[in-house]
Amino acid sequence: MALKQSEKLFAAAKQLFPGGVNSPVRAFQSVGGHPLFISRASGAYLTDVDGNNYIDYVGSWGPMIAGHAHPKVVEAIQDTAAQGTSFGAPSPLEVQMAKQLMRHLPSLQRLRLVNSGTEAVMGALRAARGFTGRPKILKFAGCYHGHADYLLVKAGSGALTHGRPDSLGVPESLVEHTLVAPYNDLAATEKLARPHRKDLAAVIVEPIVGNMGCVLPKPGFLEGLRKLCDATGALLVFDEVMTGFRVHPGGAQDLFGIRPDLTTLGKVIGGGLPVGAYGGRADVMKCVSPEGGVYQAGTLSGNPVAMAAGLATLKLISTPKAHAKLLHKTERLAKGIAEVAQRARCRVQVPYACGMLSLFFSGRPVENLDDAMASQGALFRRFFHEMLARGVYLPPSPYEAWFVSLAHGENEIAKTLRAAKDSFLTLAKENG
Ligand code: KE4
Repeated sequence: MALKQSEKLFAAAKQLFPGGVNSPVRAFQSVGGHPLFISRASGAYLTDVDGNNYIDYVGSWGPMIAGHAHPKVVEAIQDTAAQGTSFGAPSPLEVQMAKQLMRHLPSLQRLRLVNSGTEAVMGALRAARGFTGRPKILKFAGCYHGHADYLLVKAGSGALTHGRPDSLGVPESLVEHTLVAPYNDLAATEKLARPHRKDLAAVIVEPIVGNMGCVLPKPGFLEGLRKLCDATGALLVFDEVMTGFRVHPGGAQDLFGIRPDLTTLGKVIGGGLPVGAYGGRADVMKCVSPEGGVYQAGTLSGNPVAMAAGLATLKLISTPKAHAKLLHKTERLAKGIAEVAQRARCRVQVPYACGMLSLFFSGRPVENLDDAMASQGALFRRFFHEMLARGVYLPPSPYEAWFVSLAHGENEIAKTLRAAKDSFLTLAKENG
């Protein structure tokens, strides 16, 4: 596999950007080697600048759920852009987007559109603090909610990958109101919250975690958080930036039948363009400027071209039939990987939900950050490169979710399973 152009571009990029990338997790630092520079993508495939094709399981970290360059999405972008790309004024498309989101997530009584998942979380938690008048936020170790200062505490995703779950540059004073509990441990969460119950503004959680690898909530955990918030007056915030419109047409909140007070969204709802959203209870959202005193703003919020891309994507994905197909593809892949690993005597866990999965080299289920970090990252690193050499592009970190799209057909899944089988056998031989 020739990688000359990627190597040249990476050498140049390292003189331009920190680590040569514009988002840390792209740098391949946790798997070694250098990132591939991608020139184009279509359906389930990426093509790098050296002309190599890969079956893609990053999917731009979630947005490309309908596949890359879907004709309907491209057409919507082209047609809308031709009418003007940004007005800095309300447009009909943002009204259409809000109605579409509310149709599928009835907990969204009012919402605000922003430009990223980070912004959505920042807005939601500021609204929670403004509504309750309380300062404390409780999050879970290994969950990642974007890069707002006070949330870079035991954060997952790239922060975990680069071994800095607590980022430099964040003064202690900015995280004094951030409490961190172990995911899936309700007793520890209740114990941590108890002394702060009068100061607790919100509990924020990834209802299905994607950012320490895929970790599913244990039965009763999310229900327990709902009860904890009802008992203390804190708001329950479901960060569905990754799970929204992926794990179910109504998100994890519909899948588990739990109504959060606020929800954050991103990724899929932008169809590959920068979009985020936060919303929920009308009484809480009334606090947001200009109706209330919680200020939050954005030059490109509700951008018409991004709305068009998101609406076209949601039209393709948000039906029970589309999700049934996506779940079947995900199950076929996850169960297939577990099976070929077992045959090669590799001890792995392959947790999954509709549209997302991950692979831990571990002999026991992964229920929290400690379990995830106890998995064998070195084996993941080898597996990653064996798969890449066979034309399968995985997230370059053991602490990320793989994303399946509607464009991953039987051919792609069968090829992926063949590559996984050979990769596991190679690892098994290397490790005797
Ligand atoms: P963005 O600001 O990156 O749009 O969204 C932040 C965010 C918030 N909440 C959840 C649950 C998320 O997964 C994310 C972002 N996810 C990572 C991938 N694990 C984005 C990839 C990256 O950082 O480059």
